[in-house]
Amino acid sequence: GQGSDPEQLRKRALQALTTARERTATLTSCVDDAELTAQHSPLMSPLVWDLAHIGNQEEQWLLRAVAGREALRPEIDSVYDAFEHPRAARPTLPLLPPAQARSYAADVRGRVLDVLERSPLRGEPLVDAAFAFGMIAQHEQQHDETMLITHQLRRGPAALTAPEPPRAPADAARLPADVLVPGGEFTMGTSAEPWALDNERPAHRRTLDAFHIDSVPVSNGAYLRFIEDGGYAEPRWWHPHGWALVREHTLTAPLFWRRDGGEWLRRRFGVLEPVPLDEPVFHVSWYEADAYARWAGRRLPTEAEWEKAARFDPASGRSLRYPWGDADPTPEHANLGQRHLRPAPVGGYPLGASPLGVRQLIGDVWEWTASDFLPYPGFVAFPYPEYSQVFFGDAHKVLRGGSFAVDSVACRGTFRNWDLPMRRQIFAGFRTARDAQPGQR
Ligand code: AVJ
Ligand code: FE
Repeated sequence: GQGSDPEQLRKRALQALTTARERTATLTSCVDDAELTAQHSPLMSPLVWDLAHIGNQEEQWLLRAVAGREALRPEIDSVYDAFEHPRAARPTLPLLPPAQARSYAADVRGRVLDVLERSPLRGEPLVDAAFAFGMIAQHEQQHDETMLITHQLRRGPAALTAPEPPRAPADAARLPADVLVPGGEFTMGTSAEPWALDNERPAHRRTLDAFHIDSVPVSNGAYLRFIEDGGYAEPRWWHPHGWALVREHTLTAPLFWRRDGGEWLRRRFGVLEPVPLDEPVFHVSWYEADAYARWAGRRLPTEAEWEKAARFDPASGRSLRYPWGDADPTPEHANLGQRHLRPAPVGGYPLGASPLGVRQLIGDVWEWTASDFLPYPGFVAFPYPEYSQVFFGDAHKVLRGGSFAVDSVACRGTFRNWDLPMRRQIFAGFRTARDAQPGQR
């Protein structure tokens, strides 16, 4: 069980909020004020916008909505409203300077910890099971991933200290290329996970045909074979919109790759290095993932297929919280939390495998799926339509599983992310699937 004891919940919420703030501090203290206020890419906000936006969302949901407090600085709400100002326009806004952004976020946090101390954490939907506290910790962690993307796009020497690389798997060469997932019903989504966001709800039954799915994400080495086979010059592999982008931007490889004589190099957080062949490919758009899959004679898994591969336990017929079971992630299960700042080699994390033997579903790289971002049957927007509902439709593709940049509080078997299919700056890779033969179940 999740434990609904208020003292347990209080501890969990405090820990999630504190972990998020430590990450935020690391990402915003390793560059100077000029770099915090600069725009490193038109795709991203200045880091100092994310910092105050984190504080402002926390103020709106935990101080105003939960505790009924007056606004601390009502004049700044509109500056930090993501819907009023597109990212490219944010540098021209009257942003709080770094020192003020920091003290605003710290001031909000101090008051929030008082609210957390006093809340019964049951009753109203917003506070029940500490939901709003969990939602705000997830929000901050999502912006910590966004800020890490900004760090990757930033030019100049490394700012973040390079952590230990993740361990290489011992048995990767012995893994089957793909795994058969049996056809039939399974439970998708959740009605039980206390901090699941609105788009993950409710739990519902889905019926799928049997299919095969890659046991590991597609590697740089495999993707290089697509490149070297002329994949970027062959329109028949590409969705028409993807082909138009290839032509318009003369794409030849994933973002951050460059060819140096006979060798492929990639820039990773300010350091140029040879492309590691055994690492999952990432910084590819949905169109690149889709084209690779077609070239390989395969296809992207649907979102439901991904979730069945990740959660379905054939022994019990139940859907698990994570591929390895119901226990929260540890560093033995998955590469999460910006611990390594890179994905582990393919085949890593044997203890994180699903019951059917699929690896690295959680952590390492986000995985593009074939599916549009749509509501589940019975969806109810909560607590605000701008979190998910306004993004439903055919413009966004679903990503699953989380990356090395995601914290465990914002990652589980049901967690859904979405983005435009052209996006390449996000930490997104993919795995492929294929239909089962008739008669295979
Ligand atoms: C779920 C990652 C698409 O970053 O736009 C942050 C998360 N929502 N603030 C985003 C989010 C509001 C969202 N994604
Ligand atoms: Fe936000």
